[in-house]
Amino acid sequence: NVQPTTEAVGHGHYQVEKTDLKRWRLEVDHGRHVWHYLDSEQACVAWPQTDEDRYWLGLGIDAPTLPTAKTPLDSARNGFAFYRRIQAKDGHWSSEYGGPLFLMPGLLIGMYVTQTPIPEPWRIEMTRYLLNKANEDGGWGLHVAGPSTVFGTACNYVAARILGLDAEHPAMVKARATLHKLGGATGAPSWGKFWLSILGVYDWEGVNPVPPELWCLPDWLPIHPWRWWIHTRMVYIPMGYLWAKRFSAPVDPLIESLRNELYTEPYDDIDWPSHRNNVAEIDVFAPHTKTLDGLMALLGVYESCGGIPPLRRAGIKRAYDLLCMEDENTGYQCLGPVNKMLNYVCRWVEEGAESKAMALHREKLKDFLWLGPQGMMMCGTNGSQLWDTSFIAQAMVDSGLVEEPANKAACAKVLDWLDDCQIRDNPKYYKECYRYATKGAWPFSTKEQGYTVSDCTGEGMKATIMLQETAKLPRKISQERLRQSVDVILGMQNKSGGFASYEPINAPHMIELLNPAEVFGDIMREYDYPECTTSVVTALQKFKQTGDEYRRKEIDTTIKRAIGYILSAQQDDGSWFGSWAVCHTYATLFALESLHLDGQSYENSEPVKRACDLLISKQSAADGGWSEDFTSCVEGRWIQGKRSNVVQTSWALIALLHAQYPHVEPLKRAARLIMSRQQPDGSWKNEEILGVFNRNCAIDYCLYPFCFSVWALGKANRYLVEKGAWP
Ligand code: LAN
Repeated sequence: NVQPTTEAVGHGHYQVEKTDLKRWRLEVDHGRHVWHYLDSEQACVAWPQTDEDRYWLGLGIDAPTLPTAKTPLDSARNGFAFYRRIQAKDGHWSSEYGGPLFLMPGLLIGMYVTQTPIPEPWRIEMTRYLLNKANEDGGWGLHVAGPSTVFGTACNYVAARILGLDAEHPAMVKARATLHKLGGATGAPSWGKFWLSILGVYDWEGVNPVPPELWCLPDWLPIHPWRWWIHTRMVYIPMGYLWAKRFSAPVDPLIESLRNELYTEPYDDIDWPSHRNNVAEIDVFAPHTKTLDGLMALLGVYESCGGIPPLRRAGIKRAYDLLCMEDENTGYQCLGPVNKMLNYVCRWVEEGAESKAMALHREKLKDFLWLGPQGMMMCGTNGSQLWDTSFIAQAMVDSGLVEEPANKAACAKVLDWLDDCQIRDNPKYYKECYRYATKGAWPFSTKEQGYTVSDCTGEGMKATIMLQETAKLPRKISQERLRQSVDVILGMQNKSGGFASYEPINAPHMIELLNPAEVFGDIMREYDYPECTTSVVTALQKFKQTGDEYRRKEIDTTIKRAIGYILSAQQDDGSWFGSWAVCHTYATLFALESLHLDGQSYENSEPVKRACDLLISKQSAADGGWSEDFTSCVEGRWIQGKRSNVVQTSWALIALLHAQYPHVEPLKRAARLIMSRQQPDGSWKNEEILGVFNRNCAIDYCLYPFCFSVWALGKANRYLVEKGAWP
């Protein structure tokens, strides 16, 4: 019951169908996000659209114009007055989490080969999104801000065809021309080859081996996959299963046709094995090493000799058992969207469409889909619920806005949410599938997804302690539960003193030589991150400040070693390199927070002074803001962006405030820039896409303009007013 209208989209100004955005509703349940399309007027009356829905759909909300801010605190207050309106009813803030463009093809290929029907409103809105996100040349990149690549173009082309666009639609004609110009789909990177093989539009002979037998190796081997970075190993488990089975969908007219569309030569003439290592230049971020190519050649020979069948069978069984445990551990959500869809296909192959597992899996497809103003996208995770909400909480307390009567109820709800989101037990399947402890941790998104992340646990703890201790909200989370958080994170420190993301480092550095993914860097194992390290040490500091002596000695040594790591990770120019957002600005913010809690400031610490001097040297002379380009992450050096943005300006301002930077003029200019970008209703617009992962892929954190602006302004107000420096 969809009544689509059409809209012109993308660079081609094509007409595409569009649903009635006024009929969409976001259902929120323990942080879970599900977008519903209501099929009747009555249903719409019975379930009215909220401000939260309208904001994220881009429909605009009826928020009043607020009195012009005179001080940074006025501006922060106005900001919260707006964002209060879009708080979810369970207390967290929901948000779009798009950016990567390699996820929806997995969803659609996975649904197609398992014959999962695509609901009509999804079909319409996903098509609209894809056409909106095509580049001017008609192709797609790895992410929305990237140039067209073979991976992006071949996979999203296929996605659009599955959604029903005709091969002769002008957008498809243009995309195909770009794909052919890039050499055709034979040059897709390994993950692209993999999905195309599952669909049956690429030949398994052209894919490097992914032997599931790896999982039968002894655990002590330094290259055993349990030691890999969790996202990588969780993707290669189902890949091993599907590769070993050489699973492909049966050929049908669409597949037949795609075989003709994706290549520059006839499908049957392609010499598949010669393309195993063929990856288009534009796609490559991390080229294969000689070690990897050598290993793949050996595995190829092993394979052509027929392998060792009992070992292969054992490997398949092991992989399947592991992925079933993952499904159950996460409520069929899975760690992320890639292993979600691969597991989805595996379960279908093994157990069929009518199985209980498939019913549960189908339900959880919804969690990754988000409807934005430009259509429906597949998100990087099932959301960033805990991450955003804990920053907002800290901004509220740090700015003092938590004390204001108008904000009390909203802040109390945040604490309810933090209480609900903390993971209370270890996973159902724990050591048997190499999971890290989760009892007492906070996850990145929801408790159901349920993975410990070091810094999410840290930020969750800080938010809780600030709301309960500093702001004196009625206690929801007992000291015992905070001690459990301490237990989890204390176990995560690396030898260097630093902290990684989900687990301590378990593999040697040389394992990176085996990175087969081409488009991503530093994905084979965990690394130390200044960002994660800071969240953990600052959480431990806050924990100490509650007066609890619990594991005090260990906490003290942990902090000391972590500070040592932070200092050692500083680069020659005074900055730190960031891995989870762009880039030096982001990591330097974290590092200076660590050093601040260690008592180091501009006046007494040479590293802090160097970092501040660097930041100041990057401040825009024109408007007082900061802007660092996404390519900094890719190239590993500071590349100045084009236009100052609110989020990086907030990061730099907070960093300088942590350092107690003595000269107020640059701080005032930064605060003024943030204030000048505030809308009359108190909100800030999303500007640049600033999240990043695996060195090469951008991802959107749409609430950053809210939490970091409010935080920076609140902090700046205190500092500048104390110095009598405002206005
Ligand atoms: C995230 C998002 C959050 C991020 C932080 C908490 C910010 C970070 O400090 C630690 C790492 C973490 C949890 C993280 C890891 C990698 C993720 C899950 C992502 C960037 C979001 C999407 C990405 C995931 C790997 C995307 C799926 C792609 C694959 C290559 C499997």
